Amino acid sequence: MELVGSLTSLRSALTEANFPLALPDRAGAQQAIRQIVTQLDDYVLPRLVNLEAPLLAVVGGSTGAGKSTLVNSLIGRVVSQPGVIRPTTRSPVLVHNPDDARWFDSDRVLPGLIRSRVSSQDQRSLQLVAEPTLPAGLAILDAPDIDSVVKENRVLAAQLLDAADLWLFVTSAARYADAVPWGFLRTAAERGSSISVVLDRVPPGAMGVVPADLGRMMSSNGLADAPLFAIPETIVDDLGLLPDTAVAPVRTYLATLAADKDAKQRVVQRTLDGAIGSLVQRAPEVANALDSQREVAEQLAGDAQKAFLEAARAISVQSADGTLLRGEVLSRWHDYVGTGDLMRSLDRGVSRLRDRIAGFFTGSSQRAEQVGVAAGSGLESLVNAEAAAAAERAVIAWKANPAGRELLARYPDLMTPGDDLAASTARTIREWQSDVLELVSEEGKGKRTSARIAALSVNGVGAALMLVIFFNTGGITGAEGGVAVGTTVLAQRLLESVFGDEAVRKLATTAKEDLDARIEGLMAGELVRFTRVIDQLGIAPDAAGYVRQAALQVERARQPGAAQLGAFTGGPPALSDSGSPGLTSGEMPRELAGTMNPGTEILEGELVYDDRQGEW
Ligand SMILES: Nc1nc2c(ncn2[C@@H]2O[C@H](COP(=O)(O)OP(=O)(O)OP(=O)(O)O)[C@@H](O)[C@H]2O)c(=O)[nH]1
Ligand SMILES: [Mg+2]
Repeated sequence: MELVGSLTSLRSALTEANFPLALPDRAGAQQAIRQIVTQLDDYVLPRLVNLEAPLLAVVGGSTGAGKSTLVNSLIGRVVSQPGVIRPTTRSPVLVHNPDDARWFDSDRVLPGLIRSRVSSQDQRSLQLVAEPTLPAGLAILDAPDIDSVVKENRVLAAQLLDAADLWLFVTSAARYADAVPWGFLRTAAERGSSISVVLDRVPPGAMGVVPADLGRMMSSNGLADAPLFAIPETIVDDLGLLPDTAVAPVRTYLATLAADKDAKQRVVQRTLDGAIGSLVQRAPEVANALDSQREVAEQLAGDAQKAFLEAARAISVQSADGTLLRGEVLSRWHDYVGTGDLMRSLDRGVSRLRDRIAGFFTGSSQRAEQVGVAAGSGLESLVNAEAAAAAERAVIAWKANPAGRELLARYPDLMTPGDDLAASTARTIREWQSDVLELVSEEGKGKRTSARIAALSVNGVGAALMLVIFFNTGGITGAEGGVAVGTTVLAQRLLESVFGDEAVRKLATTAKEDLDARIEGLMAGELVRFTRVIDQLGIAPDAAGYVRQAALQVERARQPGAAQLGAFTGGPPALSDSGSPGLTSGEMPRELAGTMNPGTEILEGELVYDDRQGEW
């Protein structure tokens, strides 16, 4: 059946949903998944697969409302111990005809509960009672109270009601306006579940008033067409059973449903459709929470990426704006070029400088190398500082988000720069510098040029090139500004004297681009520490789409599915379409002869009810 297939797909989309990030909507979505999956397993799927299974009427309500007393009285013997201690019933009791045992012995419905044939107080057990007088095709379940002080009772009661084909709500004349039961009733009404309400312990004088009042409440809460039964206050017998006449209308109603295939199917279909509708309705909550997981994961990865991109950009700018032309670099440069004479030669033009280079620099390769060392270490500090600042920015961004905070607590290593950052930075810069020297040598392959390079030493030319790169954009201020400008101009002229100005520009551009690319690679390596954490979360990008798609398919299959059910029973799909089920709560007679059974009118003549207690 297409509906079963689509519900099964929805079930797997939900069970596969993964919520690794601690987001505010996670708990709600996980709860929704648990509830939907439980409802599918406990009721919807088994019911769809076995439409001919007996009708399960679950008796629910507040503690002390008289649920167990009602069930026992309907059966005519004590199958579920009533009591004065609240709450009394802890473990559900399911009464069925012996011929229907196979439907309940197996894990077909409520697979989470352990079947037992003896009474128990364990909320995980389901006591099965075979009762020959109960019509085949009908089972009655006595549930723990829905508003219990015992949490397990409440949870179990809600689960049992979700597994019901028909909710038989029991309330008393003293407590029919209590809030909690109405919460349940409203939910059931919104869903469209099949419900009947039993109002018991109605004082004789209040028969004309209280049921009518409850009927009005039901009407204004979407339960206008739910049958309402009023049971007058009577004295229970030695076994705690109510007089048979008091419960006869409820028994008649249930027995008729069991006997009338169409009526039973309408009750089942209505509840099924309501249950499927309600679980499909909750799917978007799950899909939205899955969207949040993906969005926040992307946001966290984006925050980290932004931080390290910014670092790469900052390093690119600062390795070109003169920032690095200070202290040690300038001192070593001055050691290398000396002062005075060279500057004066420079004033007289590049050709003059070229002629005199050999005289200035002979044997100064080692000093040139020191310039390179100083330049490299300045660059290294800059890179390490920017990488640390980037990691800090990424951490701050992650801390602003609860999920990010939780990840940082799980991966505290992220709070400090990577262990191998310093070594990687040093290696990267060393490699770049050696490539700069390589570049210079390559460029100086020509005979005349190589003679000039030899005069300056490759290290000297390389150092000059680095200095030119480091102060490419100008804009330096402060005391060192003048010195840095002078230094750069000198380095520029030296390089021009060797290669010519066009070639110098090209060399500088190539070397700078190479540096930027290497730094970007280094920062990408640091970024990976953060993105790996996100990747490891295993957030499937299409998880939300999968849930939405599956829910949509259920919606589509629902209509043809309903038609199939109709065809199966030969009746219309919904209870409300079946014409009047008799008196409804909204049109109750003023004259109440002790009991009221809206079902009696349509059931008239169809049911043979034996007056003897315990007989159906
Ligand atoms: N006189 C009278 N007593 C009733 C009636 N219904 C229930 N009682 C008594 O009320 C008490 C509670 O009834 P139970 O049937 O145990 O109530 P319950 O709804 O099953 O309660 P929990 O199992 O705790 O949820 C018992 O002492 C019953 O004998 C009634 O219609 N008339
Ligand atoms: Mg009970």
